[in-house]
Amino acid sequence: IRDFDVIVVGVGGMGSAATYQLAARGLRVLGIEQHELGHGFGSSHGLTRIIRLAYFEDPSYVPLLRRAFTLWRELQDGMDEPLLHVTGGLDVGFAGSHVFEGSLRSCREHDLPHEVLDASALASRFPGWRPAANAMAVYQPDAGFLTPERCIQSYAERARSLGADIRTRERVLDYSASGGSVRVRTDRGEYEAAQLVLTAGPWMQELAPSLRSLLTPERQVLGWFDIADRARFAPSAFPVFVLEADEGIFYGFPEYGVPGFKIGRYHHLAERVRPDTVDRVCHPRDEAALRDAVSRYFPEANGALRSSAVCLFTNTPDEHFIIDRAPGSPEVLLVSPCSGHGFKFCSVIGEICADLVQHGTTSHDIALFGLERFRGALS
Ligand code: PYC
Repeated sequence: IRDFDVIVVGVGGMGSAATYQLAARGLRVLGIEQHELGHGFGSSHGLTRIIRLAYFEDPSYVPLLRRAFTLWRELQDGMDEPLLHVTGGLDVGFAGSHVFEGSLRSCREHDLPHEVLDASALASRFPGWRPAANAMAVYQPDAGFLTPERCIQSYAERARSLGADIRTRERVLDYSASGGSVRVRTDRGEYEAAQLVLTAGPWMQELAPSLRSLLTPERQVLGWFDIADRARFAPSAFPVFVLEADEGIFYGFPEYGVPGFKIGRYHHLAERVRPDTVDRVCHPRDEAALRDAVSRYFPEANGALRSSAVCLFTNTPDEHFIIDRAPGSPEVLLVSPCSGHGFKFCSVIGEICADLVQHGTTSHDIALFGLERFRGALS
């Protein structure tokens, strides 16, 4: 049995950042990942992930986002490739819509630079768009995208250089926690530590039985569509966006990394799945769910489906994150169910994990993420 201060299970977005932050504080860290680093089976792949400050979900995320931006920039410092690409961001809806009004509220409460655009201003400034006549948009210039696979690999490289032991292709079978220590059994060995951090995304249901009834892993499909006029969808001309429309809520990116305009639909076809058995093929019904928005709002990008990816959301009942100790097991920190909108926060959540492991508390405001809010619903 090998002995560590802390074991991190799941070295994806959150786990790689946590492993790095813990190692940077001089702790003896073991990270266990069942696949390769930056793999495509969980919730942290797909070449691009949105990062935005004007958080329509709740203004209380904004201070965390400010810190997340700083930490992402620190990570990319000295690298010869950017991890964070600033394109500006559009939150598009209509007067009274959740996305437009929520984004505006975050901008106003946190004094974020922003502009409000109506449909004609949106279309003339960003000609890849053909918005609905009643569309209203918040443009926030600091938003952009992260390259998730490279973010994970970069955090893991940094963590290893600080002494962290990161093991890939090793699967956790079970663990026990009591009396200030945890024991983790994998398909390759057994390890002991004072604390355990679970950052296992859609595998949290298996690893954290107390969360089982709370979490809904959900299938998401991302599509890249051929573009007729690529200049309109270049990162310099086309901000990342969230669009609340008659057809649903969509999110999208400028062309980057592979050919095509990338778009996804929140909750896609609302399919509850398991990570090891989910259908990873993009079917005509998946393509149709995305083309609904492409054909109407982005007609210049309504070409053939060039590529696709399936990824997973792990939804909580209110779609806010969970960051808390496991009920009855203070040695175990539950971190990663984040309802599909967590990747941008990985850098700051890594710091929060390290605070909680090291000091039992953090100066970041994580009041929204406590398990107490689900009292009565825990298994
Ligand atoms: O936070 O922008 C976002 C996002 C896109 C897809 C899921 N969340």
